[in-house]
Amino acid sequence: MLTLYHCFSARSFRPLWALEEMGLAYELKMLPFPPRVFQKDYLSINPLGTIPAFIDGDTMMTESAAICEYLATKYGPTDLAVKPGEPGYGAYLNALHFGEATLTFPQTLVLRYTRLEPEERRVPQVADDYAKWFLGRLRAVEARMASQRFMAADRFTMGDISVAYALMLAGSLGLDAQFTPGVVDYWNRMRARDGYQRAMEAQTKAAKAAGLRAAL
Ligand SMILES: N[C@@H](CCC(=O)N[C@@H](CS)C(=O)NCC(=O)O)C(=O)O
Repeated sequence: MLTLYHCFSARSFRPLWALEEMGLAYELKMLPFPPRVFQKDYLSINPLGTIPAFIDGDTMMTESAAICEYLATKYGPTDLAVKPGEPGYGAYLNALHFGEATLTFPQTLVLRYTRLEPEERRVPQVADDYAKWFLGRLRAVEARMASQRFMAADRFTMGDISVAYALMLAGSLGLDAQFTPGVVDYWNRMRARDGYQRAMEAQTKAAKAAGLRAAL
C-alpha cells in the first residue's frame, strides 16, 4: 500500500493529485499543520517534520515533485510523464522543478512572515518582497500560455501538477487576484480537472474524519 502523509492544501497535495490522476490505491494520513509542532511523533517518520512524507515499502520520500515523478515512472506507463526521447522532455523536467524551487519557495516566506510567526516576529516587508518575487516569476507561465495549453509536451503532465499547486497556494495566500490573464486561464483549466476535484474531495473527507480544519 502507498501511504501519503498530508496536511490540508500543503505541498503533499501534489502527490495526492498525482495519485488521483493515476487512479492508484493509497492510504491518506492527515496531520495538523505544522506537524513538527502539533504531531511530534511524526518526526519518527520524517525527521525534517515537513509534509509530504510518502512511503512505498522500503522507500520513503519527502519531496513533493519527486514523488510525482516516482509515481509516474514506477507505476506507469502514463502520459503524465514525458520520456527522454520525446521533444518535451526538457520542458517537463523544468516544470517539475520550477513549480517547487521557483514558484513555491518564495511563497513560503510570505506564509511564514504573514501567518506562521507570532505577531511580534512578522515582517511585512519580507512578505511583500517575496510576493512580488513570486508574481514576477509567473511571467514564465504567462509567456508559455500565449502559445501553449500545458507546461510541456502538449498534454497534462506531472509538470502541470507541480506548477498548478503553486497557483493553488497563491490562492490560499490571496495572491491570485494579481494573476495575469494567461495564468488565470491556465489555473482555471487545471483546477477543473476531475483528478484535482477528486484530490480536493479526498483531503476534505480525510480532514473531517481527523477533526482537522484547513491548514493553509
Ligand atoms: N521541497 C519540499 C518542501 C516541503 C515543505 O517544506 N513542506 C511544508 C508544507 S507545504 C512544511 O512541511 N512546512 C512545515 C515545516 O516546515 O515545519 C517539497 O516540495 O515537498
